[in-house]
Amino acid sequence: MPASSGLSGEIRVPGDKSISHRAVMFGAIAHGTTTVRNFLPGDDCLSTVSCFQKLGVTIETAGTDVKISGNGLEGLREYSGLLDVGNSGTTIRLMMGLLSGTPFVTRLTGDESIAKRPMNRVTAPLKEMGATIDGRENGKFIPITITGGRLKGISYSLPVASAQVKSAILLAGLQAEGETSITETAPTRDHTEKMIRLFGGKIKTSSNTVVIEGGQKLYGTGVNVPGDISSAAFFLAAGSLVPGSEIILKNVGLNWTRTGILEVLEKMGADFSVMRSSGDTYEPSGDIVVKHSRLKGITIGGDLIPRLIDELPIIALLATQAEGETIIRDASELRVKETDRIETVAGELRKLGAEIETTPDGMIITGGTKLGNGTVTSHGDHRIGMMLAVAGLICKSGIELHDTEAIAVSYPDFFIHLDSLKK
Ligand code: SPQ
Repeated sequence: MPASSGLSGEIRVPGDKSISHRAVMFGAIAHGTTTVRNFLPGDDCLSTVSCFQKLGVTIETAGTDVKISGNGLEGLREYSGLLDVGNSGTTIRLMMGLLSGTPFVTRLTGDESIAKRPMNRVTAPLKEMGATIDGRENGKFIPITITGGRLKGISYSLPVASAQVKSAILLAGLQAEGETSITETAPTRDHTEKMIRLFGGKIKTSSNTVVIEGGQKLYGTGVNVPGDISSAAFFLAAGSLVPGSEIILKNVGLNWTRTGILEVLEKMGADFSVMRSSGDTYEPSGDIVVKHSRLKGITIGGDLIPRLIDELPIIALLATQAEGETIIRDASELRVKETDRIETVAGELRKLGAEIETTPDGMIITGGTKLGNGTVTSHGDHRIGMMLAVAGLICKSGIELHDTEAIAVSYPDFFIHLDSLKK
């Protein structure tokens, strides 16, 4: 991977991963046909498609177009084998909520990374709602077995800021007797709430609480998925870091619960502008133009963290090139992602010469370090892989990057897009 001297051109980043998962899930449990445009055909979202096909839902995919023929929750059928979610935390956690209320037994499994990720954060509230869930270590780890049955609404305060836990409870709440209310410590992505409304459901949201009434019917609709800001983040960073760059990113999702990366770039002094699309869409979007600039170190923590959690690996790379120190705190959730992203980010970037101290809930990154060549690996984590590929652009003689297949989880065309920007 040779060092780069300026990136220029236009990219349409793929559809948002979180929204693509939810479009398939809600289409599968709605009545009637759902058409999804700009669906992300990445490995994770294809795992969601395959799980619902096994549960008896007719889903036709043609590239980024998906058609789902839903027959309501009653249309789901028991699958006698193991449902495999692959590498996808969103698939397993949201399906656990959904399948807690369906009257059959489901077994869920996943890959080596999913085997290490905690499911008890979902199991605990679902059990409070009356769900029957088993798994290794009392429902903490896969394989998970869910015996669906009657559920009752609960009031639940999320102990961790997690959209996956909130969404799992909402999917169970849709089927529960009475009202389910969820209170968050900090705002997390609200795509599930928006999608419930899009499919004709009712949900009340106030400052930090979401309330849903059980027994609602949803109806098939059209979903237009905006580009994934978490994928755009790698090009926002590449454009900022490589001298002489100017990149245009088209149709990027700009939902406020996801735009923490833009706030960080602004504070670091990045040179970018956002043109919001007009039009009445349920998820806002727009184009972003980014140019190379000098960056400065900042402190990132508190409520901002859930709004940029998946962007912290690439922010760490930006910080190695900024002037001064960057402190990332309140981000212990990074330790339970596809990898322990605090250790994998620090470990791999150190191999290239970065100075990063890890803390229990974040990193302290020394800015202004020259990155040199070296051999690094994604550890099977798509976001680590893409972050390292961007690091390779600013290493004098490039880097050797292993385990790049993982990138297909969220961005199958990543290298094609990157190559198209090289002059
Ligand atoms: O789906 P998965 O594997 O958990 O994916 C990740 C990612 O980097 O793509 C996290 F590893 O994104 C999560 C995100 O971190 C997707 C997500 C969602 O769609 O609801 C929410 C976040 O996770 P959490 O645990 O904070 O709710």
